[in-house]
Amino acid sequence: MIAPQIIKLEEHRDEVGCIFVVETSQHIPFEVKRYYSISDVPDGADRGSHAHRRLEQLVIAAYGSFDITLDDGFERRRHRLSDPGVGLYIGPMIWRDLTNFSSGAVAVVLASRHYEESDYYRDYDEFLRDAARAGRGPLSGDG
Ligand code: T46
Repeated sequence: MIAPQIIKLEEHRDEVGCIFVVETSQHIPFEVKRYYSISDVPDGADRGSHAHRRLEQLVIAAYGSFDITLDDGFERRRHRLSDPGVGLYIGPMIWRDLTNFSSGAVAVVLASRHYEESDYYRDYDEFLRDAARAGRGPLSGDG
């Protein structure tokens, strides 16, 4: 299982602006099957509160900032995303909570699978049970 990690995007900056690039195999370890974005998050609202059985994702703060707290059932780690030039790779069996959205923040997400409700753990206790069965999680030992 690949540990969550911050991935630096390929940057092309010149006098007329900047392009950040993500390519399958080169920057992320999965084929992109789906793109979605999160925007218009009201002040103080939180998102997430679920984990995925198989899904891999790259989450980018395309504009503004927000926090993602990752929990593999054994450890918790918080990342603040505020740079459109980096993405947070999140693999399967990681509970995530998205909080502290700045005004106007936009999250862009690249996903390895089509939308499947059956891939979600939306019940934390069920997630914890399965994570405990699987043994130490991807957050363990990734430095
Ligand atoms: C994740 C975090 C970062 C769809 O129909 N298709 C989709 O591809 C997505 C992502 C959502 N939806 C529907 C399902 C719900 O009726 O949109 C509604 C809101 O989805 P959800 O409550 O899951 O949104 P978030 O922001 O809590 O979570 C999303 C992703 O679902 C999740 O995989 O990791 O963003």
